[in-house]
Amino acid sequence: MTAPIYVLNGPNLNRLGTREPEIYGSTTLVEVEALCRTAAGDVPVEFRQSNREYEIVDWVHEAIDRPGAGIIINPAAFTFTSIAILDALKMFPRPIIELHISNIHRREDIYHNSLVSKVATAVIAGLGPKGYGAAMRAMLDLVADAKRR
Ligand code: CA2
Repeated sequence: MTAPIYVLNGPNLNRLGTREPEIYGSTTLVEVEALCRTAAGDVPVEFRQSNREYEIVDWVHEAIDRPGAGIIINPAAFTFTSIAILDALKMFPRPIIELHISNIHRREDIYHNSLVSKVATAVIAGLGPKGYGAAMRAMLDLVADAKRR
């Protein structure tokens, strides 16, 4: 059975598409999920969102226990605050893509210091909701490369 790609989304992203379209676009999270599934083709996708830090930590643990799985994570505000998520991701032995819809580096200083970047294999930021499709395609490559090794 093919291992899934986990797409984990942090706080407030359940409300995507409802405000600040100039920064985040008007695509909803339900539409983002569909975009991820299309980009993944036959590869299963575990698409999740939570406003609770511990739940995201638990999902990273779940992914650790699925050999061959990859993680795409938009930790939202937890990007800059969560040592718990950082510690969980440190235990993940396969590719991690950190994703942001907006280009966090063009924004206010509070959005500049990502803890998650310290353990991410790659970072995608600023492509809008389409970044999820780009992240999924890149993840399929990374996971295939990791399998060959
Ligand atoms: O650009 C991103 O994807 C972010 O991870 C989004 C986070 C922000 O804290 C990060 O710095 C960058 C904020 C998510 C806010 O959720 C929204 C809810 C409704 C409409 C738009 C955004």
